[in-house]
Amino acid sequence: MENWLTKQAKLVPQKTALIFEEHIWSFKQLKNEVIRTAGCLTKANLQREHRIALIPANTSNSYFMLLALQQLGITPVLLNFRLSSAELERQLDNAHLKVVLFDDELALRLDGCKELQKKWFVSSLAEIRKSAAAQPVIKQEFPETSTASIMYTSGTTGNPHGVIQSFRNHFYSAVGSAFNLGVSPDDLWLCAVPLFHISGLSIVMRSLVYGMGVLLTRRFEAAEITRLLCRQPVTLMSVVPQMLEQLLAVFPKSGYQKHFRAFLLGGAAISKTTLAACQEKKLAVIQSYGMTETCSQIVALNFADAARKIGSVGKPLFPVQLRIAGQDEGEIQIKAPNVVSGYLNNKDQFEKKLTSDGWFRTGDIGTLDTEGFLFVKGRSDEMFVSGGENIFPNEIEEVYMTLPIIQEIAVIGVSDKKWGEVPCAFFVAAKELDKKFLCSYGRKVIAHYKVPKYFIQVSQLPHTASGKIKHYALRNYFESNQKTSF
Ligand code: S0N
Ligand code: MG
Ligand code: MG
Repeated sequence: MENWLTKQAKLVPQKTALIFEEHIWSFKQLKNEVIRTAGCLTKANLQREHRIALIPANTSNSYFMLLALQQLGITPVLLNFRLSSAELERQLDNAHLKVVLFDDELALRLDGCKELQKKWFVSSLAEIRKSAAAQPVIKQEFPETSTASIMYTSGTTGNPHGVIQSFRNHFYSAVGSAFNLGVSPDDLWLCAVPLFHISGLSIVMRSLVYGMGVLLTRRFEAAEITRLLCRQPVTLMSVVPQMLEQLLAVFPKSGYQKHFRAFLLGGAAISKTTLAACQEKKLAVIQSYGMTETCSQIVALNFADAARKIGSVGKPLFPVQLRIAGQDEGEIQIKAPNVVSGYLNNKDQFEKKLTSDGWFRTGDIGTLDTEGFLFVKGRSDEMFVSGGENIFPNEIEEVYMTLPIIQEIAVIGVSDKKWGEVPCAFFVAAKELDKKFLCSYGRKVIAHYKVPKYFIQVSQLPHTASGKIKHYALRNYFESNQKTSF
């Protein structure tokens, strides 16, 4: 296919492509800005890199850089700024790359990437963009199978998985979304979800495929987002449940402006109370189900069925085939052109995700009702979601097991009013341990959202006859306020 950005700059040059704070770029202006950025990368002699790591913030500069890398045929490896240096290092090591670019916005938060500077060439975006631009060599085409982006997910093994997303994957993801939600020429998609997650990146890719405007916000702050939803002609916004709940808490009596069509909700299940509150306010919510490996939603509930199919995430989108392994309830498996074809430098792990007949194993457990609506029931592993971030307990357990004083530890997700679920650690140690110590230790080595909110010291953990931890017993123990025994 022809280069998506230069194509839209020809098709709809004057149409709004991006709004960020006080600035508006048409597709023609966006192309110019992106090509200038590609010229700066060329001037900095980075144009021959295969892949470059980008730690983006939700700013126009990160947006330009992300697209500029694609223009040069360099794969952006998008990294989550909430991770610790140690976690980022493991991903960078896995990706075998030399260059790390970070948004200046994040300098303080990442402490100038000082740790990363020891091993990688690290630069802020302003540093790159301030040099005079050389003439860049722009890709004329975006070949379907070439890699458009890489983003990391964790897994049950604790090794980071670099998910290789091709242009074809993004294209079919955009097509599936369009056939479900429709594309209006006036669509303006509000992006407050991070550009380093597929929730955010998929909005950018849809914008290029549809010729659609994106309103990018620096952060998610409910009052500020509400102001935008009241004043700007936003039609769609992607949210995780935690965001929607905060928006409902400050929902204005007069509602949003008239162009608003719907929230696309993903990342985790919505509660019945939240859904009921949306219905009462006549707010359309498209519940969806998707993941990094499917380049965003693969199943979505349309407007018409929302009320009668409460609890369902909908039907598989047009490009998607879905099946349930086993009789009634079992693993959700997917076959679709938007399912990625591998993990970077980790062939074995990806092969484990495929069935012998080539279907992708999501690790989620679900059922289909007689009309074909999907209900997600849980996980085949212990993964859970906190504020839209996937958490793999074993990652946290491994970190604490490096402390010699900890003899055994098990982490589970427990419900939390603000974040949906948060980590709770049960541990056995030789002597009584201070919770503050455990907390501050965790905050140095893992993302803060992964640090357990509760540490419960016990004399032993409950095991099955085969030696596995009885997670349900831990859950019961927590839910009964530690009044039951294991
Ligand atoms: C909810 C968000 C915005 C909260 O971030 P905020 O308020 O900016 O936090 P900070 O200021 O950075 O930190 C304040 C304190 O809060 C802690 N914290 C931050 N985030 C979390 C969290 N998630 N859980 C627990 N704690 C958190 C910080 O650690 C800090 O505490 P201290 O001071 O102690 O350090 C933010 O978390 C956010 O943006 N969440 C959403 C992420 C997201 O987009 N997830 C979706 C990922 N999934 C997918 O992309 C696949 C599905 C999909 O594609 C999709 C998903 C949604 C919608 C549409 C789609 C689609 O299909 O298109
Ligand atoms: Mg904040
Ligand atoms: Mg943090």
